[in-house]
Amino acid sequence: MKKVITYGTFDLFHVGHLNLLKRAKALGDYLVVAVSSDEFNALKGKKAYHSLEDRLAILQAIEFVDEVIVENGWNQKSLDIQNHEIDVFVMGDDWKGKFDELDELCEVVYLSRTEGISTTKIKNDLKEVPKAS
Ligand code: C2G
Repeated sequence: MKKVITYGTFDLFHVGHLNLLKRAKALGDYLVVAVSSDEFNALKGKKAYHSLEDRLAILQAIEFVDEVIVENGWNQKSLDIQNHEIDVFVMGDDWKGKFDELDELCEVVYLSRTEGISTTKIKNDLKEVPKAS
C-alpha cells in the first residue's frame, strides 16, 4: 500500500483544497491529512475561521481521505513520515523547495495550486459584499 501525506490549515474548505487532496490521493492508495491546530496556526500568523474540531470533521467526511491527524508544529513531519510509513509527501507549490530535506525519508511532490481561489480571497471578497438592508 502506497501512503501519501499532506499538511494544511484547510480553513473555509474550498475547491483548491479539494483539488490538492484529490491529486495527492491519486499518487498512492492511502491519504493521511495533517490539519494545523489553532495554536500552530497562530505560529504561522494565521487565524482560522473554523475551529480545529470543525476542520477535522470536514476532512474526515471526505471519502478519499483515509486518515486525519493534527499538525502541532513545523518539526513533526519527519516523525509522521516514519510513524505512518509514508511513501509520498505532497504540498502545493507555494511551498516548493521548503520541505526538500524530507526526500531522505520519502518522495517529495509539490503540486500546482488551483488558481483564483484561496481562503484569504474568500475572506476579502466577502468583506466587499454590501450588507443586506
Ligand atoms: N492549495 C492549493 N490551491 C489553492 C489553495 C491551497 O493547492 N488555491 C493547497 C496549498 O498549497 C496547501 C493546501 O492546499 O498544500 C492547504 O493549504 P492551506 O490550508 O493554506 O495550508 P497552509 O497554510 O499552506 O499550511 O506545514 C505546512 C502547513 O501546515 C501548510
